[in-house]
Amino acid sequence: MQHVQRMSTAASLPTERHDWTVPEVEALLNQPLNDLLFRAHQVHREHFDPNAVQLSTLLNIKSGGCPEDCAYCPQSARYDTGVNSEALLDVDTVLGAARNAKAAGASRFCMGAAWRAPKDRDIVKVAELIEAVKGLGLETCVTLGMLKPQQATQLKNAGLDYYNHNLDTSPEFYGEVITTRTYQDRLDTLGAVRDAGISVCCGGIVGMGEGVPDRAGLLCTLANLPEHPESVPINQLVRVEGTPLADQSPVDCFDVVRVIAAARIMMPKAYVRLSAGRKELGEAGQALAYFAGANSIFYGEQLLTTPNPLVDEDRQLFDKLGITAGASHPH
Ligand code: SAM
Ligand code: DTB
Ligand code: SF4
Repeated sequence: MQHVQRMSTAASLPTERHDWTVPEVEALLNQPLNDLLFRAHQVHREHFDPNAVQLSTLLNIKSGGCPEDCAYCPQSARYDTGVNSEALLDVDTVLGAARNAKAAGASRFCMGAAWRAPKDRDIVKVAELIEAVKGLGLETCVTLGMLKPQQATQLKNAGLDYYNHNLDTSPEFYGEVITTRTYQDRLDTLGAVRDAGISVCCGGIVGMGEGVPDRAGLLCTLANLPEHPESVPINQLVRVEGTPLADQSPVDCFDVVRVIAAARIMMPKAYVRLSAGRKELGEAGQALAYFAGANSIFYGEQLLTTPNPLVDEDRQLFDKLGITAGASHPH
C-alpha cells in the first residue's frame, strides 16, 4: 500500500520541475493551510529525514556603510540605523568565531559583507578567510554582493562551498525595495556562481508589503532557474528602526509557513532555511515551519546586525520536538 501511494505521488509530483507559473503557485499558497502542510510534509519525507535540521552560523565580516538602497537593510549607509561602518575582519577574529560555531554544533559557516560588489583585492582577502575556515572542517558560504565570473572562480578555487545571493522578492515588486541594482544583475551573479561550480544559496524576504502574487513570483523565479538552488533561505523581514521598511505591518506567521511549504514542494531537494525572523515566529511557529519542510536554520545569537534565538533556546526546542542537528542528504 505504502509502495502504491509513493508511486502515485511520484507520478503526480515529478521531483524536479522548472516550469512553474505564477497563478499555479498563487493557488498553492492560497490552499487551506492543512492541505498545503500535508502535501509539503509528504514531499519533505520523500526527500529528507524529517527530524534533522542543518545548522549554519553567520558572521558579519564587513559591517555597514553599504552604498546600496535596499529598503530593508540596516547596513545601508543611506539610513540612520546605528550600524557603524567597519573594516573587513582579520583572519584570527574570523577563525575564533568559526571555531566557536563548530564547537556549538554548526556544520556551515556563512560570512556576510555589506558590499555592493567586492573589489578584486577584497576577493583575495576573502579567499584567505575561506581557506582558513575550510581548514577547520566546516562548510563555507559567503555573501558579498554582485560577483563577476572571474571572482566566482577565485572563490571556488579557495574552497568555497556556497554563495548566498538573494532575489529577495518578485521581479515586479523588486523596484519598490531596491533601485541601485536590477533583478537581472542578481540573476547574472547567480549565473556566475553556478558556472564556477559553487552551490547556490538563494531566497528572499516575506513581509515587505508584497502580495501573494509577489511571493509566488519569487518562488517561481527560484524554481524555474536552470537548476534549483541547493539552499533557499526564507527570511521574515526584521523591521529595523531607521530603514524605510521599519513601520511595515508585521507579517502573519502562517504566511511565512506557507512560503516555506511552497518552497519545499517546488524545490524538493533544496535545503529550505528558516532564516531571519525566528525570534518573532516563536516556538509553535518554528515547529510548524519544520513540519512544512524547513530543514536548515541560522544558528547563533546574532544574524548580521540583529538578534537571533540563543543557542540554548534552539537546543531546548530541538529537544522538545525530537529534532537532531545535522544535514540529512536529499534522497
Ligand atoms: N551585501 C550583500 C548583498 O546584499 O547581497 C550581502 C549581505 S545582505 C545583508 C544578504 C541578505 O540579507 C539580503 O539579500 C536580504 O535578503 C537579507 N536581509 C538583509 N536585511 C534583512 C532584514 N532586515 N530582514 C530580513 N532579511 C534581511
Ligand atoms: C539570508 O538570506 N539571511 C541572512 C543571510 N542570508 C546573509 C541575513 C539576515 C539579515 C537580517 C538582518 C540583520 O541581522 O542585519
Ligand atoms: Fe548593502 Fe546587502 Fe544591505 Fe543591500 S542588503 S544595503 S547590498 S548590505
